[in-house]
Amino acid sequence: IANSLRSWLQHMNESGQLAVVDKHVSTEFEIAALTKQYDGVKPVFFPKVSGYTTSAVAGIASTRSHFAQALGCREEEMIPKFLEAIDHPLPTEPVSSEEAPVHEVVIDTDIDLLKLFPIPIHQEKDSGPYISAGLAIVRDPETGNQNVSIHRLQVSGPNRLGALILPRHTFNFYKKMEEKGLPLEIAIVIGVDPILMLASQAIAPLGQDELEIAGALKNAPIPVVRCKTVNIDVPAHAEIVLEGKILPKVREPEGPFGEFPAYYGAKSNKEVIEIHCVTHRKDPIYQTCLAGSDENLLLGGIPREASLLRSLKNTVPTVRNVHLTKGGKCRFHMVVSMKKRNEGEAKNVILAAFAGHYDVKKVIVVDEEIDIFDMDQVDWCLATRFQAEHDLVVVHRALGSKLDPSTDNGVGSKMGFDCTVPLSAAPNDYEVTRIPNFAEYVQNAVVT
Ligand code: FMN
Repeated sequence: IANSLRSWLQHMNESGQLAVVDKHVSTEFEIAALTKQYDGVKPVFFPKVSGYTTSAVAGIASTRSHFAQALGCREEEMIPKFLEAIDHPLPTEPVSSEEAPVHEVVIDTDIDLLKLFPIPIHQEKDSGPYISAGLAIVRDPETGNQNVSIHRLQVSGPNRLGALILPRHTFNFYKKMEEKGLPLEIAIVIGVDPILMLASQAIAPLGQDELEIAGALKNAPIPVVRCKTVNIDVPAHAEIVLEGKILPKVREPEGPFGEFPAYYGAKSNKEVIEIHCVTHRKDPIYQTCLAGSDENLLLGGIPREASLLRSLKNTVPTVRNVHLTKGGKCRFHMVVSMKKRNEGEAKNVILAAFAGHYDVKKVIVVDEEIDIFDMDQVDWCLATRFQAEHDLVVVHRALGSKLDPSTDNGVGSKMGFDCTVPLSAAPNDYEVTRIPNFAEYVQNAVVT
């Protein structure tokens, strides 16, 4: 199903899960508006974009069910599958340029990205058009290993991009080169399936190539082709690849940009990428992702849930499951279910969650029988199984997300709620009401 963007869209179309917009749309806000309208429901395909011959698509997977379909598993199997893929990555499979659809068209002179592709302006105060669903692939100058991540990319000039590269793996490689006064080669891959998008968000150790994680998730190696002008291997079935370099010692204004928490990321001087070659399939489909959409949130949320579940289980093996809530932007608010064996253990889980990822701001721990994806049940636990006097954990002035505007440049408070039933409670203190033979009565009822 998810071997390429095209095969994925075909599956979505054939199963009645694709919205096709049958009118000319503008890249200025209209694509974003329709993407938002169908967010959490279905991908939106724009065959006609005013001023372009290229079509566009957005929100290719914006529900847990979409990602589970792409992975070929049930929703509750996604997290174990993701962890398994991180543990057992599958090497990529090189193919020749002739075999690679993404090399069907090569442009290496007079590149003007805005003339070539329908790159949208998404939110009111955005500084301009942004590439928002490009997989940035770079190679570690020391080990030669590749890394994949997504970065917001402002189109600053015909072949110039401004990038937000937070201090993680890509930044690490770039710094190694910049210290020597050298650029870092980069390929930006646009138009891929949901598995490649999801794998790019893996919280994997430095040096692990996310294309290999994607291969393991698909149970088939990702066919890759060497770029035309940079020493980087890219998915051969991608729609578009931009080949370029991150310039050393150059910083230029970038932003503002409407970010995932639904606030604007500020304008400041950031790294600059120069594009010197573009390759694409015939009739390429340009892919975009609306920041703050369910697609954006789940792309970050599902791999984080996998990593956090693993680290919490290392602390308390009886942790059952984790849920990064959509309201908490799939980053900040987390619900954990566990079987408590010793009093106080839920608080250890809360502390481990704060340590597991700096973004985690609020943690609610409940007993194992609670459905942590049903927020009414979670709220019920908070209402009836929690007393602030002894069940609240607060840590002040720890590092959180710089994109949370209520923090002091990322420094803020963290809160944990132990909503597990005390082990010393009498059996009928927390006895949950039930109607005997409920299912049987409902099944046998004759209701007109
Ligand atoms: N990370 C950034 O540093 N800057 C960004 O502008 C950025 N934009 C993103 C947009 C989307 C749609 C998504 C899903 C993620 C974005 N991220 C951004 C998060 C990174 O891609 C993600 O943390 C990735 O795992 C980092 O990879 P690395 O640790 O291998 O470098």
